[in-house]
Amino acid sequence: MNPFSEILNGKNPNRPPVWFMRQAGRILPEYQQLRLKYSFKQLMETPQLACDVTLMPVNLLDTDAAILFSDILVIPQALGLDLEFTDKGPVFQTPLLKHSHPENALNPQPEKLEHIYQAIDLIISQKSEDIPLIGFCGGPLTVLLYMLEGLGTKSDFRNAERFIINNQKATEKIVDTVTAITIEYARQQIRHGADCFRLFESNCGNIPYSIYNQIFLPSVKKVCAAVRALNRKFFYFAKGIGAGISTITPDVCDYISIDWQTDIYTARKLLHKEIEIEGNFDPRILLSSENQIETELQKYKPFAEENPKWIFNLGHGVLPDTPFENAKFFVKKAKEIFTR
Ligand code: 1CP
Repeated sequence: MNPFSEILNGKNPNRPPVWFMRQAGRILPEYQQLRLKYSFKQLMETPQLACDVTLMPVNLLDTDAAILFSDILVIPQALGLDLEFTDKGPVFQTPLLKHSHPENALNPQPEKLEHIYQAIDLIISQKSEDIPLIGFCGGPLTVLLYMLEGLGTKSDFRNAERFIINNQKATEKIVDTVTAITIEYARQQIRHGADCFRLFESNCGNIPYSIYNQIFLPSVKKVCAAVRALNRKFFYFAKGIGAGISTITPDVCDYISIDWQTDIYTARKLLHKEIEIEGNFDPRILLSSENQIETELQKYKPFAEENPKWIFNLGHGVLPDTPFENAKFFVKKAKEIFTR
């Protein structure tokens, strides 16, 4: 049986499942070919193309799971924000900070998410039964930073961060709206066939952790509860959470996916014993040589032996300039080295 499916069914596989964040887009030569013909938006919004790209890495890299080809920013779109994907990243035409009361500027239109459910239907009918499909959404903070600031410049969300810190009541109101539509989105993905669900909080470290805990973590718990109510496991990627990992309780997630900045053995010690770990190979190492990749993989071998439910992944998305051959080598070697 596929080791990822075994884990989803509560079993201990004979090796950890292997997959990458951002495995579908970015590094696949076949994806780059398609991008010459279609824009990212067309790929994402045409169900058959989104289905084809979702299944590409499973076929080309031999990863143990497929992740839906979409983006975390479809939720802002479904809340009425105008979004463009430019060469410099996503850009909102009228970011929420342009409104004098951002908390009143949202207009939920859940029908804008329909094409994603159609893509899932196709994926389910076309994938091998053995390969689980990961559904996903963005985390409430990450989504809000993009919505407020309007730019895709990953690390620089200063105005949005300032707004959140200075307008906590208004922030709570926006988070409530984002949470409600996210819950419906998660439920629909699962009803259409997603085997587990993942929330990408890629900017968890951008605000003081006490504010994150107070305003955003309750939202994550609600999404987790909705996913569990449909008997699916909930995965929480929390980039930049650092030692905050020690405050995560089992009502937040079944798995926490950690970035490379926290040593995985330390993370295991800090984390609640009922929560499992996914992670956390530094994606930069995939830019080096096969020898170096193998040396770094060996460092995780004792972790594989001690943690039968560990899922092997990168500590963040695979970098766009990663050589495809290195990614392929990485999957093959990880499977070999970590077999128990
Ligand atoms: O030009 C292109 O081909 C578009 C680039 C691209 C792709 C392939 C964007 C724009 N989004 C995606 C797909 C995507 N995004 C997936 C699908 C699966 C896959 O590629 O394997 C997923 C899971 C995401 C999630 C996402 N989008 C996150 C969270 C994960 C992470 O890496 O931190 C974030 C922050 C975004 C925002 C986003 N979308 C796209 C860009 C360029 C950005 C800005 C951040 C970035 O550079 O990644």
